[in-house]
Amino acid sequence: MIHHLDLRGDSVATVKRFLPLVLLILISCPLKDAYALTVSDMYDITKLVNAPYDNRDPHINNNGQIVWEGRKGPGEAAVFFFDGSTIHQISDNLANQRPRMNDSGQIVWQRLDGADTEIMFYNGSTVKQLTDNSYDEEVPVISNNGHIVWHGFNGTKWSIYKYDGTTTKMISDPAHDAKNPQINSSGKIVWQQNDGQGDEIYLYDGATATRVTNNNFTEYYPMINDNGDVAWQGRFGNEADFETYLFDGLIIRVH
Ligand SMILES: [Ca+2]
Ligand SMILES: [Ca+2]
Ligand SMILES: [Ca+2]
Repeated sequence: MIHHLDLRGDSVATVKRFLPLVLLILISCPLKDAYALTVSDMYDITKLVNAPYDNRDPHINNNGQIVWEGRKGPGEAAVFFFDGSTIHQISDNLANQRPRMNDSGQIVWQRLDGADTEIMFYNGSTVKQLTDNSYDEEVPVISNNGHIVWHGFNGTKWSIYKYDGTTTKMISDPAHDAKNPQINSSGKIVWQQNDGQGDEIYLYDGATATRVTNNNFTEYYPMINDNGDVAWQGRFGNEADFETYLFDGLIIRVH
């Protein structure tokens, strides 16, 4: 108890000693100004769009170019592209979603055609529709060498598709559901694939697909960098929470 009282005494003395300094700071720097300092003076923040509708899901490349989805009206969604100085509308105003871009400013996204989604590709000058069917295609991504991957349904299973600039081919096992592909600059592709006992992580080296994991974990959302390192989230059996895993080409680590 005595020790506690001593501490309180020290605290009171400390407050008394610094109170004039605290008051001086508050008087010279009101809260409103402090906020303004944080927002505009410490950082160079540019508001690209100031519109009476939602602009969301932005994606930025290594050259500072940005794509996003702008909802110009009810039921509308268009792809917008900031090239570093000017904003361009790339798509029509219909249901265009989830744009992604490579470092050359080439853009891919999914578009609802009224019945199902298709994959769209802007090559820097024109827009090309890569799929045309009655099933959904989703989550396209594009690499710096212009290759595009996505997952698509065929009426029975979800599979991974790759467009190399000329042709489209399925690169996952059609017997199993495969989803959420990512691709790096050298064309290596990762995805999750359900082998009947939970999802596994697969790595495609440009020619063949290899299973990175083989366990009863649930593994989702793999990402791959340009070194070929792969990270994903995994959950063991009935474990309540997910952990983060890293595969560096040799060893899988848990973080
Ligand atoms: Ca489709
Ligand atoms: Ca269609
Ligand atoms: Ca697994």
